[in-house]
Amino acid sequence: MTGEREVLNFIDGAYGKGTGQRFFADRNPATGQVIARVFEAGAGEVDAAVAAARRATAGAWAQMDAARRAKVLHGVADGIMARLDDFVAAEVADTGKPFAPTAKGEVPRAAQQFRLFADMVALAPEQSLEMALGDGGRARSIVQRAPRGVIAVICPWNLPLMLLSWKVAPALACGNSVVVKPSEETPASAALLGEVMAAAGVPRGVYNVVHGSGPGAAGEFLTRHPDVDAITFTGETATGEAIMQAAAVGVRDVSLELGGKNAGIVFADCDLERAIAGEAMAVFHNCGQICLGNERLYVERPVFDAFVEGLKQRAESLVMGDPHDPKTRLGPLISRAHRDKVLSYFQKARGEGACVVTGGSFPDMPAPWADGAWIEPTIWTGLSETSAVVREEIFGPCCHIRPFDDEDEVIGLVNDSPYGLTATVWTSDLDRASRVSGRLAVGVVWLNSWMLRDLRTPFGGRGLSGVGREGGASSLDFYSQPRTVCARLG
Ligand code: NAD
Ligand code: 6OD
Repeated sequence: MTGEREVLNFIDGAYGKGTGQRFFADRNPATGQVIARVFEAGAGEVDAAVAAARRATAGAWAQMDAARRAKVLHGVADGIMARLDDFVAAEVADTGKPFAPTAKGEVPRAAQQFRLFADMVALAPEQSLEMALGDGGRARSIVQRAPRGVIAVICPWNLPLMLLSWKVAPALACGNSVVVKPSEETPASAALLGEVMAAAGVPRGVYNVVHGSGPGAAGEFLTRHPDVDAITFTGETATGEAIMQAAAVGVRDVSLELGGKNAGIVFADCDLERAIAGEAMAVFHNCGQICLGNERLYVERPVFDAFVEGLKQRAESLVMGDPHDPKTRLGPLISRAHRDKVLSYFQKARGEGACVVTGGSFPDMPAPWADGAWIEPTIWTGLSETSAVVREEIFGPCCHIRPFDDEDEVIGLVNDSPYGLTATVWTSDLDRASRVSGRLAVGVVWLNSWMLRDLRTPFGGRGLSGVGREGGASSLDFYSQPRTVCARLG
């Protein structure tokens, strides 16, 4: 492993390899090639990062008035856009995902988060309430928002910069300092953001990055660190449970955005072509590695066959390969290990007697993609609702489709899940849309659409999909704590 890029920890405003100089390999999942050596943070580096963040909470950033902080954060957004090519290159190399959605969607959306939360905090009116007292006097209460302090930010690999910015932007806008632990699969963009933060004038210690994996490593060192005030996590439900347990020590607050087993409901009265196109995105976008993707589809019987055929055609038309080719629509999975997990569900589906409508294996790819983590987009029908494939999150480009006959039946099927993140409903009947969405046990419902999320709205799930909401005002609630100051007016 010589000659490749180095990805360093960013602690107290400086990049470093750490005292042990231990590193691990970062691979491009499209080729399987090692593209970088990532220097791992041990307990000592995590201590140093938390200490730097703690010092910063007593410094200029936390004291700065929100309008000045907002200006700096707009500078961060400008910096991300000025280095769009670098961020896109980092994300595409770490994930193998197609270039166009990264350059047009995810990275600009990350910049937009910094603008939005900067403005939301700067423009937020202070709450001031007056009350009459029994003795004829009056009292005024002012509710101030104070930063929480040091926030541990634990990120997944599927939309690395976007999901990081969703947490870091409001945390910083509220005056906190952060220690970010990006996924070990996708460390590059978090590290690069350190350069942008410094150039924009974010004081040292406010934004720190430590690399490594979770259990017994940087992730656990950080979430168990006693000087962390709150933890925000996006990732698997099992990891969320471990983090919640770590947070219990010292009674730290947590925000958990976890897994999902989201459903799409297609009524016969919908615009079928639109529903097929929308569900093709919901199932296959980002190679199915998106928490709000759909892996269970329920289609009203009269249009079942036409829907299955339409989605099959869409799946079979997805071009895989070079992320930089504008025709490419489907990247690889994040790793060969994740592909093994997804393939194990493909096997289970076959074992349980599924009808494989399309896919079901991995493709033979030509060089230089031959060693990548490629997988076929896959559709099944014919499984029971108790099948592991229908109940468990797979996080791949696959779905099971089942027919249904009436509204109550389909609502029962969709809600019979331990998860409750999102759902999509396709219908041209507005009464039905409102009736059905009001009965779905999820955090977000999309009507005749998928993944249209205004960054100001709350996002999060029920049950195994998480605790709390982030996005818009919900983020400000998590990343600040109210302080009520009450004065007698005479
Ligand atoms: P993961 O839970 O394996 O890892 C996420 C992060 O947690 C990584 O940085 C990892 O190193 C760290 N980690 C792992 N174990 C840890 C521990 N014990 N202590 C501290 N940190 C630990 O998740 P992933 O595989 O990176 O991401 C895919 C999962 O994320 C899917 O389940 C998906 O549904 C979920 N996800 C949810 C949302 C949402 O908003 N609800 C968004 C994106 C992804
Ligand atoms: O971009 C968004 O609004 C959003 N909620 C993305 C979530 C992705 C989860 O993997």
